[in-house]
Amino acid sequence: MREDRTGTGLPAYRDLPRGVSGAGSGWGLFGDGDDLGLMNLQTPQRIVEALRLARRGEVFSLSAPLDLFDPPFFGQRTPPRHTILPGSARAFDDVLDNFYPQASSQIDSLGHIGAADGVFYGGATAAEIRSGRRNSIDAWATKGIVGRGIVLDMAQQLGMGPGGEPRVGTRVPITVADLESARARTGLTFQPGDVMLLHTGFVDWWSALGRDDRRAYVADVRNAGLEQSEEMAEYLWDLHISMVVVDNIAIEAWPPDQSEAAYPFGFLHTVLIGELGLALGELWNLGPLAADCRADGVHECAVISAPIRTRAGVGSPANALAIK
Ligand code: UVW
Repeated sequence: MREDRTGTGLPAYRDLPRGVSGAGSGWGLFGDGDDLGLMNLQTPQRIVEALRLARRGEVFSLSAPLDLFDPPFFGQRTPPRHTILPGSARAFDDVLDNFYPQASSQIDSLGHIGAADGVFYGGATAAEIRSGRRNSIDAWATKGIVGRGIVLDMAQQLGMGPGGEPRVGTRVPITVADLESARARTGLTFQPGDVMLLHTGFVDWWSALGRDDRRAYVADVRNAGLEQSEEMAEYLWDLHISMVVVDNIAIEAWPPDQSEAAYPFGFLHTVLIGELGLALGELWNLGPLAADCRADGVHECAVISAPIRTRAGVGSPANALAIK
């Protein structure tokens, strides 16, 4: 047994029991029926400490527009149809149809991806997910997501950016060594409950693309993201962070390897969500925040996200702010 230096009482990854997927599993560590996962580590004390990081009163919206990702990356997640309904001479209402909560800046709930077919975080069944009895996004919506964010500027670390190599929009596996190098640049160490914010420059890059380039990109979606390996799962678990957020389509290098031979680490969502209970955020608008961090050299901030309280919800818009 490795000594617990985090004060969380949680075992190190190598001391976790093996789960249904064969990877280390955090099921049951926060009690039977838990549907908060590592979000449990955002304790009142950690929340107060995170909010103290708001020193300049500078607020960054981490939400991209709902209709920015058009054409969609995955056929069905098309942008909502937005209609302003006729009202009186002094009033309007609006309505969103075809609303996919994961079509823009978003959060995956613990009901999004299972550890195995029909088996979700904590042993929840598909029926329990569909009925909202387990792992629904409204568990985090009710708790609220408030934590200390640390911005790791992977665009800077890896040299991605306008004219840089590797190019944004290509498959770039980000290794544990890359994350550690980027973290070392910040001069910070992760604390339990923290939110890791990975800036790769994707949202700014996409925003500047013309229609034809967007069409060509969505025909063969690729992005920089976490390398698919057990070493990566171990690293993230042992930090005892509550959430990983990226500014691109997937937190992991895309496309993943979803073959049986590569299971469970080939598609890292399986392990991070299904076994470890880690919250994942994707397509967050991190460009302005990362630019500010480069300018003032401060890479930590308070992060607040209020997922939409959808019963039996699989995902939600991020609805997130960073405050420095
Ligand atoms: C991908 O896995 C690409 O995204 P999501 O987690 O939103 O399904």
